[in-house]
Amino acid sequence: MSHKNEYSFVPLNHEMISAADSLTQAKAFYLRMDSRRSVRHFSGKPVHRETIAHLIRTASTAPSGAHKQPWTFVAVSDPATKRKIRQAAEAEEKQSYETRMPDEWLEALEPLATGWRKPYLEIAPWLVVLFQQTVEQLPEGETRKNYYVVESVGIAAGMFLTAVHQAGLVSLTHTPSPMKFLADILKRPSNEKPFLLMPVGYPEEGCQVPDLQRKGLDQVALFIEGPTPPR
Ligand code: IYR
Repeated sequence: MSHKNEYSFVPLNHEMISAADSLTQAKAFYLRMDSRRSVRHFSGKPVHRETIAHLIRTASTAPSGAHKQPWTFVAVSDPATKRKIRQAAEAEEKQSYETRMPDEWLEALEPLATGWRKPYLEIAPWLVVLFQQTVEQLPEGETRKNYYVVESVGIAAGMFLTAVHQAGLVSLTHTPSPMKFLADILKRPSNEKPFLLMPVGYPEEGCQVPDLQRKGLDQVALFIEGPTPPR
């Protein structure tokens, strides 16, 4: 067995807090996250590049298969590039809404009042396009396998959206379909495949969102508990 690629091990940097504080923190964070909503109406108010950089740094702390971090975040504020993305997305989405999406899908979307027009792709100050690296590209043109890419990139996306909310900003998980145009416009290498397009910014003043309800805990979880642990 080769030892040359092993990590050295260091003590975990972990701050121990009381069970009572854990409960308080868990509840407070839940209440904070429960106000996160997908937003389709953005204000043009700018957001600092360094803010976006920190959101990406946070997302990139996500766990990943074999610690490959198989993601690339492309953050676009350039108006000309945003316009290209909007035009290409709307062309695909128009086709999808008018000819490709089956009635059942359109019915499922109807309550959300979505449509093929995506003005937010130009209005939001940033478009963050998340790519999954299907394989790792090594110098010299070689590739190496990545592991659990979809799971890893999905977790990173969730952490990004959490960071966006925590920073007082809003986003949307937009998946124009098919998404290949994003790789073309952003000139990504062939090992990268578009995963999600997330506009980031402030909500438009007076912004409205659908009055949707979330499933209750008993609809999404079950607890299988042993005898109550002794105190
Ligand atoms: N990609 C389209 C359609 C769409 C699909 C689902 I599933 C949604 O939850 C919302 C929209 C669009 O972005 O409009």
